[in-house]
Amino acid sequence: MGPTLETQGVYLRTAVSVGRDGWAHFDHVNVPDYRWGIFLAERDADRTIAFGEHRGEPVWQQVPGEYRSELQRLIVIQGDTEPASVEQQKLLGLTAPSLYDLRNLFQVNVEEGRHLWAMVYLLHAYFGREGRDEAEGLLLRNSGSPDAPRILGAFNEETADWLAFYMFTYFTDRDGKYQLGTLKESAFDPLSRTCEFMLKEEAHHMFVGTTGVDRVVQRSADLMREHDTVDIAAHGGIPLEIIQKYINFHYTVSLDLFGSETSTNAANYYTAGLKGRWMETRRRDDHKLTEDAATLEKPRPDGTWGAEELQAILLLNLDLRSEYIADCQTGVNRWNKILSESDISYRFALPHPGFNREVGINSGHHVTPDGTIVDEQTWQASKRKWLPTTEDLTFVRSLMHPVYERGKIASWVAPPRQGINGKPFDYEYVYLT
Ligand code: BYC
Repeated sequence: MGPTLETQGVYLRTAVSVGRDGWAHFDHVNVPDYRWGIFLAERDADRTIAFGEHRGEPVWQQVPGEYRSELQRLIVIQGDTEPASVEQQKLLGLTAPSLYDLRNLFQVNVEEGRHLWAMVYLLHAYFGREGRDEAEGLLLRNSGSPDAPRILGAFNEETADWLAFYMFTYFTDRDGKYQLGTLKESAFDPLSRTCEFMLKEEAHHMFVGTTGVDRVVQRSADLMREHDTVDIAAHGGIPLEIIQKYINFHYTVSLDLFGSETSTNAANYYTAGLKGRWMETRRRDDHKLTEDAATLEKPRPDGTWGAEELQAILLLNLDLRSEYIADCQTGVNRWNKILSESDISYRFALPHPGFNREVGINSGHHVTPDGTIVDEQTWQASKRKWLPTTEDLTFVRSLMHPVYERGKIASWVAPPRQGINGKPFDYEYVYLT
């Protein structure tokens, strides 16, 4: 299911151990021979449940019968996203901007494959026949399939060009970081230990996204200065407005992955000890949340914003989403720094969390990037200013030509500051046939 491109070997990182001193090995690997190991972070024999009604009890090594279906559901949803992203990225191997980027695509893909394998292992080892059937189902669904699509919306979108790939690995993989972070807190110890290890690999995926967007912004800024124009399309660069539209799209479909702001599912998972909060053990409260309140900002039918006070336990998806948004902002700050260092006054921004939403309280409302609630007509008339249009997507795609010569790079992106594992940019990261 990996990239559509034949290779003789890719310089890959393979996970070999969970220990502190060195868990990965780098070498050229023939991709079909890449080994998917099962890795669980080391077991802490004294670990107790950190939250919910079982707080303080020892964590579980087996699945309690009463929580079987909920746990299985969480594992299936997590597992379903992993092959989905590989399916979405399948064609990118044909247009990589450099051998370095091509190698990163393979790296991300083999690790997503390993993460699927990690979830399948849990289903097979702990959930009996039903778990094995669900594992089989993971192979039957396919990203974007009309009959058997992937479960969550963002994983049925196309990743049709490399700017979309960088945005996906920045915004959507970052949802993975936060969801895995909450499953790492789980009372079901094998799930917790598996997710803890997956998070190590995940960091590189987000690095690919962060530095990928850095490099596009850098190149656009360089072209703007060189040609003294914002209209850099004619010079083979991606205009800043198009980059902003990609941010708007990928950020908002990723916000949908957090589910509804108010969720009894999330409250039940929390009370049962199945899924915690981000950094659960560092939170200073009773870790049960039966008494706490939190505020939800919601659109009113008259087009103004209102606030409602609700039990905090009902707003756990919102709590996690807020952590995620703060983290996303750090990328935007970095990209703006690149612009300011080039004396360019344009600034990127994250749109309002109500913008372009299909899930939760804002779905069914039209909210502009600055947070104004507008009517259908205004939305239809203006959305091409905010979201990538067919012309924008066609233009970006027109720039996507493969560059597979060592040390060379496409016109629309700057080279990375560093190579992989201390190797230079012009290293032969991929042996092509
Ligand atoms: N699309 O109470 P609600 C990653 C469903 S990414 C379609 O609002 P809940 C990765 C929901 O299932 C991380 N359906 O939400 C990244 C429910 O259906 P049921 C993946 C949606 O349950 C890049 C109903 O709506 N991991 O690892 O509190 C590359 C009402 O749900 C969506 C996880 O997500 C949607 N966007 O929260 C590779 C962790 N949102 O049950 C990998 C596991 C909601 O009524 N999953 N629905 O039939 C979860 O924790 C939760 O299921 C969710 C939803 C956060 C996804």
